[in-house]
Amino acid sequence: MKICITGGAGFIGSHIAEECVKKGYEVIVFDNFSTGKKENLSFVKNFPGSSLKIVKGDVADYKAVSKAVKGCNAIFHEAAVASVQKSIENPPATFESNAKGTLNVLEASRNNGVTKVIFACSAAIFGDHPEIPKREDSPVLPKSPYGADKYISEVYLRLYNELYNLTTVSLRYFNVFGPRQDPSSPYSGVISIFTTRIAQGKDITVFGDGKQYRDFIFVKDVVQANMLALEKIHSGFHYYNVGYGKATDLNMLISILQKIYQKEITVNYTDARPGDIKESVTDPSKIIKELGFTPGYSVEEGLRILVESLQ
Ligand code: UD2
Repeated sequence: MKICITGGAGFIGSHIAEECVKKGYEVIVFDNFSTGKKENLSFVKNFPGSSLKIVKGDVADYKAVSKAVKGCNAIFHEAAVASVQKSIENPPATFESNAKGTLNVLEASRNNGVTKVIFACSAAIFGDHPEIPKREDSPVLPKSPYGADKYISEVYLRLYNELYNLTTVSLRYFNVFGPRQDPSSPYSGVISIFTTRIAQGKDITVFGDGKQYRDFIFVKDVVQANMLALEKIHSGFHYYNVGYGKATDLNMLISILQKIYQKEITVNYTDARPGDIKESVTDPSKIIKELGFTPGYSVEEGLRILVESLQ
């Protein structure tokens, strides 16, 4: 099987690439290396004889995508400007990558005989609509250009199935965490920021009272969801919420980190971020029931693996 992974040198994409290499697939990593890193692909040395080709290119460039996906059976489309904040600062720029990029991937698939596209969608499509927990049919109400781009991408996935019979799967990721997540921006994932700062002996900042909660899902479970979509879905358009299904608030998160690091962590509480969502958790029954998804890492187990990888 020949697989293309857009954003394959990034956080989630590189973990998907690793699993595909492990399974003996022929892998093409397509990445513009704006945030992706070659070292995220260093796992390949553990798999002698494996086939992993790196193609530098941008999903906003149709010709480049089209050339890269020729001969592939399926695409994991992970490439995006994964920043809500950047999308608010410059909607047209992020639209190029996050919406047009998806359309390019779909169109390149249609024109090059690719039969399946599995897309990294986001819980951001739900915005702050109060319904909790989020189910697949919960109201969609994006609050950022990022959420809007992810949602329009999902609409195109449905259309490309209905109009051109491409098999498409949209996986709406909740708060993914794990090794290789970049902590460098103030808007990076909270777990990547906290673990990096604590490891450096620094204090951490909680925006608000710490009672806001999220559905944190370990990256290996997200990989599992992607592999199930690849192996079990052979026709149609499907969409799933991908979370662990448990709410963890920031204060709980900090006490788990305290237990793992076995040291006092200095926590500063400051004003909540404007526009911050208070509650986000999914009920993952649909993907469990239909694809046999079995998330294997509690937040604590995932955190222990992450902390170990940082040492
Ligand atoms: C997540 C996604 C985002 C989008 C959004 C949709 C990540 C990294 N971001 O944003 O891409 O899908 O969901 O709703 O997965 N916080 C602190 N201290 C810090 C950093 C963050 O208190 O140093 C707080 C932050 O204000 C928020 C919570 O931690 O209340 C989680 O923040 P986040 O940026 O990790 O994730 P989220 O859910 O806002």
